Amino acid sequence: MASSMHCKSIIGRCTVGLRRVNDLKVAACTSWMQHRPLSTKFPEFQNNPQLQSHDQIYQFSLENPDQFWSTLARSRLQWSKDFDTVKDCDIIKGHIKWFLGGQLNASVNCVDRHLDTLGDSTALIWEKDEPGTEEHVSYRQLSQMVNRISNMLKKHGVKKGDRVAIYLPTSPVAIASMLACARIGAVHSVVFAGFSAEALAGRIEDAKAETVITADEGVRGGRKIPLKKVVDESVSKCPSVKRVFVYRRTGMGTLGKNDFSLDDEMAKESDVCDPELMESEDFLFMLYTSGSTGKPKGIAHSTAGYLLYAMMTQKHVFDYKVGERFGCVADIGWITGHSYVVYGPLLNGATTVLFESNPIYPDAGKYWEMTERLKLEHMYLSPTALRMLLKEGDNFVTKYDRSSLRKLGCVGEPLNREAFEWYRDVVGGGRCDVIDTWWQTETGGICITPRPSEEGAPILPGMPMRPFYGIAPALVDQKGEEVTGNDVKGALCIKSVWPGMARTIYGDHQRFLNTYYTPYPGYYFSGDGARRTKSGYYQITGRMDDVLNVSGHRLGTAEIEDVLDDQEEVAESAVVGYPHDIKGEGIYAFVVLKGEHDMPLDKLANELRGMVKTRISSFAQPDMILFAPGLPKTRSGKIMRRILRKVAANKPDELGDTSTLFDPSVVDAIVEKHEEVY
Ligand code: 6R9
Repeated sequence: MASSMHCKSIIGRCTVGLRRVNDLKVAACTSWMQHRPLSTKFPEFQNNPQLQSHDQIYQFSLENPDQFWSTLARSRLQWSKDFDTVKDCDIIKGHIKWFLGGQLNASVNCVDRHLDTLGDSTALIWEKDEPGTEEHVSYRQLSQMVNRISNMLKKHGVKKGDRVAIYLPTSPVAIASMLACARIGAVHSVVFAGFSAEALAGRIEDAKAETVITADEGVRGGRKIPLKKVVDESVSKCPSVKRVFVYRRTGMGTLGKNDFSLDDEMAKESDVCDPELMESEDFLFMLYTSGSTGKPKGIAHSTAGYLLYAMMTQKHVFDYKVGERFGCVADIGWITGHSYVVYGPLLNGATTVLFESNPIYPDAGKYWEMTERLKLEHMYLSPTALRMLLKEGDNFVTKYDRSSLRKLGCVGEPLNREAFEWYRDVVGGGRCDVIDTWWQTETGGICITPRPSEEGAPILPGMPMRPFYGIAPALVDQKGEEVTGNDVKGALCIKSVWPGMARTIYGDHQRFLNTYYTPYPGYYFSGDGARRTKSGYYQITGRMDDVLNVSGHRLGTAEIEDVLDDQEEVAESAVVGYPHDIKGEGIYAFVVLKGEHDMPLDKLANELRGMVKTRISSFAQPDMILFAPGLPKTRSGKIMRRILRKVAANKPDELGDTSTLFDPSVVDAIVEKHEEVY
């Protein structure tokens, strides 16, 4: 590790300068903040009397980002070559680069560096779908798997910079495959193994991936999912794919011409593989997420910046200590799985749980039985799961011993008060911090979260509250002006730059700029709205664009409309979200049919749902379908979704002004049909 190299500070080139930082001080000042001891210590700053409280360190991270992040990058990551430039960022241009000149490898940081001290410690606990079955994988065993897969990929021609699609259930082989890509410098693109063949094909094609890693079958909630069959169907539409590796999860199926058994190929390889030296800014992975229009976006993350941010947030938000078991139950197909099942925990030498199952299999006690059996200190889950479980009653929780739990995290959607209180009081018995974390695929890691903060700082229901180190949230009004003071609302933006932020949309940098940097010049725009409360805390008010959040899964309304519109009887459609008790948001489709049609409406509704399932995934199927005589449109032809949202939310009295509509009578006709949904 080289650490003596001179570090050129280029803060002057970053448009987020000290000018703005002064307002940040005001925004962050809240009445409870006194200089009390910090709960999560930074050894890096322990000799600096100016950097002892949380507030001091937070302010330092905003005022001296180069010093803050470079100190941590050098002390926490292992570099093959030190960086010479801390950052080169211009937020106006959406130009983000960190730790230039440095070289490192993600798999070395996640695995190799722990071998001397933690080689025999458990890295992964695979909580398999079969109730009560777990498998432990030590850091040494993980290293062997990663190296074998790395050698296998190399032997089959996979090179640095190639994209590899991973369509696997959450399992040790999936984690080893991700890290093997990182080891040889390939960019992994994990696709949630619940997406349909068509959705998978679109992602493979967009990434121009030549290699797919999958399993014969997945198992979830006792049901088998024919993953290889889905891959076969996708690959038949993707000429770029040259090879498919198939992991044996259940032992089903046969191999075709370009298929290889992952297990057999791995067994042939050595468990030693030299890591590729990667530049800090080389892509580590891409991950598709939905936007308000068009195809899903391949959000690309860099190596060094992403790793540092995932590592820092996992450690400090959860106050993670080596030896503890970290139970993030997200699937690896989502960003939460990337940052808090794989990269964050492994970088910190943690024992991380790989949860393959679902929260109600075999019954609603699944998480808590697992908590008792694995003695988990940390749980990190979704509000949807909590809402579903709390309806099943407390007995499923209280019959298990949860005394190991220390921190209870939550992510993906707003955590409503009832679910917050149940999590805190029933699950945690009032002993644990409940940590509602706000962040996005694009932010790489947690950005707003009640912890870390000063010892004893309050945690309130319904909001993620406080920015993480280096994050300067800003609420911006429609004119692009920052809204200052407290008890205000606006578009949730971030005006600082941080290492974990996404670098581009793969293959479409212009779309990246248009989506995140053009709407409010000088700010990163999240797409969410937020409120700063009287006490200066952040509360998320929901998406400001046409993105739905169904059980924490992001879906573009346009993606669903595209599928519905392809049915030959359908003239046009409009999809909106509506409040749903369990899922947070449900999907409501207004469908206009072409003149005459023969099919009974219930049959048509089933067919439409089936199409959405086949082309996207089952979680994208509309809950409600209303066959409307027309859609409410302005004179310029724009659908007034505001009105449809009110109908969907069953608030026909709150439609507001409809006079600017081209044909206001359409609204009455829709309201009349409101009872007749399919
Ligand atoms: C990590 C993740 C991001 C969107 C985000 C927002 C919503 C996430 C939230 C939350 C309220 C929270 N969201 N966390 N809303 N409170 N604590 O979920 O990434 O799949 O990209 O979704 O999810 O709307 O913009 P991603």
